[in-house]
Amino acid sequence: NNHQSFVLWFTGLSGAGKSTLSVAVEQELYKRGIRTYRLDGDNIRHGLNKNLGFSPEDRKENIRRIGEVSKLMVEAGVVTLSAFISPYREDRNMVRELVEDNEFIEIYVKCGLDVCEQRDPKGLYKKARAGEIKGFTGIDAPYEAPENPDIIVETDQQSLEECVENVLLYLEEKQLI
Ligand code: GGZ
Repeated sequence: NNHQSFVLWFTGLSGAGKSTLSVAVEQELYKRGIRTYRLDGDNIRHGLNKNLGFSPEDRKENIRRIGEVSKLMVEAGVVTLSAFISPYREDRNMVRELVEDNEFIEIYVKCGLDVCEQRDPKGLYKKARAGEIKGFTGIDAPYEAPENPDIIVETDQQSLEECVENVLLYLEEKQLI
């Protein structure tokens, strides 16, 4: 299969559906014979970045390292799906600068805070509201929404299938797949 590699960068609040969407998009790419790798909190924050927390400085370093790893993966010819809150615009733009311009695709996984909070799959919003977690994104830490994302999906308005379709249509239009 002859295609260019690139990074799909999923940004959004905790509970917005970044991981779910990245898994579903990866499945579709797999069906098309495209080699992929997924980076998310489970394989990064427990390994490479286990010395980092959630202060602004640590989040910045988290995203910087993930950006560098994504760059290496793309150089190895692998389509990389990175799913992190990545709350700071400046840090996401730093990653965009790291890889070739047309190899960074920012996907804003948009979802109202109220819906994320209702979903609360890990009970973290509840803890944040109770003051048991300090500096939780959307509660007492900022999330800077992308101003010019390549793709926007609205997980509180669209089905998972529709969101996946949005991403694939974009990639087809850009002749990336
Ligand atoms: C935000 C936190 C926090 C704080 C722990 N703020 O829903 P989750 O659990 O699985 O996803 C969240 C994950 C965020 O890690 P990232 O590496 O994506 O964040 S960043 O890009 O900002 O560096 C959440 C959990 O970690 N978590 N504490 N204070 N999310």
